Amino acid sequence: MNESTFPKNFLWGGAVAAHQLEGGYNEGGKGISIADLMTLGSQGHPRELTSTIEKDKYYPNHKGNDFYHHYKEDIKLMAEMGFKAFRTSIAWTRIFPNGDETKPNEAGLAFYDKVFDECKKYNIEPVITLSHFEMPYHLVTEYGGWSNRKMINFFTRFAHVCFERYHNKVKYWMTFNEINNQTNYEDDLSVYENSGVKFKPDDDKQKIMYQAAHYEMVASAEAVQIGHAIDPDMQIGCMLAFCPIYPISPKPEDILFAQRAMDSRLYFGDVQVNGEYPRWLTQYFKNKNYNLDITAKDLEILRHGTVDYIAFSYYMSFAVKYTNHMDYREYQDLVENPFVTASDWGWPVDPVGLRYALNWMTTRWHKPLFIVENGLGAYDKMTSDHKIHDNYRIEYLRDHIREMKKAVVEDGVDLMGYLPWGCIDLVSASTGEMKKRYGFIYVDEDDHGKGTLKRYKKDSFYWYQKVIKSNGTDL
Ligand code: BGP
Repeated sequence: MNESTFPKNFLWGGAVAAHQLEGGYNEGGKGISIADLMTLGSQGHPRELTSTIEKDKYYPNHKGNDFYHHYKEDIKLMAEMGFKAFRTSIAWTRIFPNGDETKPNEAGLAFYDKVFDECKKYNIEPVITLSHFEMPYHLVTEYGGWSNRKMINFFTRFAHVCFERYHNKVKYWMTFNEINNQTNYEDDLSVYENSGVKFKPDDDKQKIMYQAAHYEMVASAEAVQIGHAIDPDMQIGCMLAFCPIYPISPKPEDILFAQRAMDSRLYFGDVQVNGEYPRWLTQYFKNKNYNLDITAKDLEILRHGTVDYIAFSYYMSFAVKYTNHMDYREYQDLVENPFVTASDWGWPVDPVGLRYALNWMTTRWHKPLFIVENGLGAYDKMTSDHKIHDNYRIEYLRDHIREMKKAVVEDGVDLMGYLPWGCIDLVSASTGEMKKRYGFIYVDEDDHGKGTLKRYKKDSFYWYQKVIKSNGTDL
């Protein structure tokens, strides 16, 4: 096998999200976002969502890892690892504190100018998500989040301002992080993070989520068109959470059900890449008598606002077993796959699934792919001489990079880059913990925001530096 494996311009780097690391939640004129109202959870115990900020409660995202004040130091460390790209997001509430203003907040815009300039200083390409699991809380209380068509305008105004302001600094964009996570409508937290929709007891959750998802996809498609009109060189992608769903056996019903489960989780890609709903889903809406608010003009926008590339996160795969129904429910239909291991937080670990994912998407969508999240959330221990020996993380990443390499070299997948998640330790999205660490850079901070906030290089820092330097040859 040819050892010089990845294209010369392959984008090695790392990924984070504004609300999980910035902190400074009330600085620079920032408004309150959904993420600012999430308390600390723990393994097995989801985070609580409060409707106002309560004095006696700890909200991990208020402080993050304090990137807001450390960004220069942090980007310098990323440059030292050799990063070619750095994915972060723009906190919507820094730009539009309430979300429904007509004028943006200049202090918020100026902050991201500084961050992008700092990246450029080291020739690091910023890769930017517009909405990463957050939105102004005001849009939730006043409008019901994405269950309201008005959100399309609020989002496209935000997108317009960002594209206009940063198009000379940022080439790679994504509209919504893991847009398909709202198919998990039985997990109120991820629905809320993603769409700002809070269910009432009698709600037809599924119908509400299909409607919210539709508005979001229209907003995304409109944003793509706005971006291309401002600067045709900008590459604007969708972003999907990709977890392969395998049939647990060769039983035909299991195979058919696994196919439907994948289709249900990934129809967002069909809409955002192909520009139209898949047939099974329009038929499903009909059979259910959903009568969703989907206008002819919406369908036109979807057709003309298709994405330039497909970004995705890859952490794990699932397995399912058919149990007499074809409506896939993530939390009920999953069964254990005896062929994969699991992380400390119980997430299945399946490197081969990454190669499967890359091939599955290439065959289905024929677009460049971009891995913008992958990684292992683990407990790290700092030794008395400030070392972090995280061999388990190196192993996880190495195994995944090997499979990614096969997809590129042997299968011809068009892959733009690899941005492992949480390249610097940050707040976990699902639990709010700091101790669920992903980084190459350790941040001295505990689950309650205590610590010096000093940054330390883990063993994986030096390993990844070598990987980048050798363009993936030296693993
Ligand atoms: C993805 C999110 C990220 C990130 C990651 C790891 O779903 O896009 O924001 O947090 O998962 O999840 P966690 O932080 O819960 O370990």
